[in-house]
Amino acid sequence: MTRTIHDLLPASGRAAVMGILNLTPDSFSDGGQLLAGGAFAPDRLLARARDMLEEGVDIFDVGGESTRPGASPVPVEEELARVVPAVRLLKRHFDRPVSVDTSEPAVIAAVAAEGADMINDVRALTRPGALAAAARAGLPVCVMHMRGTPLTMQDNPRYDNVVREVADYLDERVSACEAAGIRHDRIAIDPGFGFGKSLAHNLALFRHLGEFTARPLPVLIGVSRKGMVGDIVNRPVNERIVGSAALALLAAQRGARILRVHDVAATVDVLNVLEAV
Ligand code: 7PJ
Repeated sequence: MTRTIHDLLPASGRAAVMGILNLTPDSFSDGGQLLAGGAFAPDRLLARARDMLEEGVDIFDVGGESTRPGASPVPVEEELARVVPAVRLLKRHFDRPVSVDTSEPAVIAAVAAEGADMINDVRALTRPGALAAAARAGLPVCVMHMRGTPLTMQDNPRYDNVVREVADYLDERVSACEAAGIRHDRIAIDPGFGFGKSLAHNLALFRHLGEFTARPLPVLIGVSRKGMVGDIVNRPVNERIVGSAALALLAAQRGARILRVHDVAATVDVLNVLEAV
């Protein structure tokens, strides 16, 4: 097992479409859809994953902890009970890499044992033991910038220079990963749209995406159906597909290599348009 992050990306050079499979009851745009009475529902997960596969997904991203603004922490036992069977099921049924959205060392170790292919951490492996767990797992990781915690992060976030501060933080986390033994070619970075950022902050980061994609590490972006899109197009969460796809297209054009999205078909369409022109 010597996979790098580059092994998870399409050989064509087009950006990878990462399809979101939320196993949480309370995610802002699709909470509860893959659960039955709060519990893990294998048939729903398989159906959703099969749809995504037909639409052209490159990577599945499974998450058992909601990190939407205002969300409360989930006990690790609950996260394990949601995520471990999901990874097992996806690995058994589909030939696509499975990323796991988690910050917990115990979850990192457990999903690695189930054959997960990537760890996607909105807390950038800052929890005690997380860096060591990821290094031991030998998996590619994505480290994301967040200011504050999901519970409070949207309470008036402030920066002197958001682009500089986010870039410095990501550089620090990449160094921490490497110091812990995670190879450079197993690390992706993410400015963390919507995580402790106002619309102005998100737009500044987006305008300067080139400063992140100029680094040698692949950049992942997640804007799908987020408040940022809602603020721009002035639409509720279930009417943000076009706005989200437009941002995904612009991100890909600016060099983003992984697009984390709910709407796989729309994202594949815009990437095909980009490739064609
Ligand atoms: C992101 C994420 C993101 C990465 C979530 C949501 C909230 N992981 N997990 N980047 N967002 N890497 O989907 O709206 O932006 S959860």
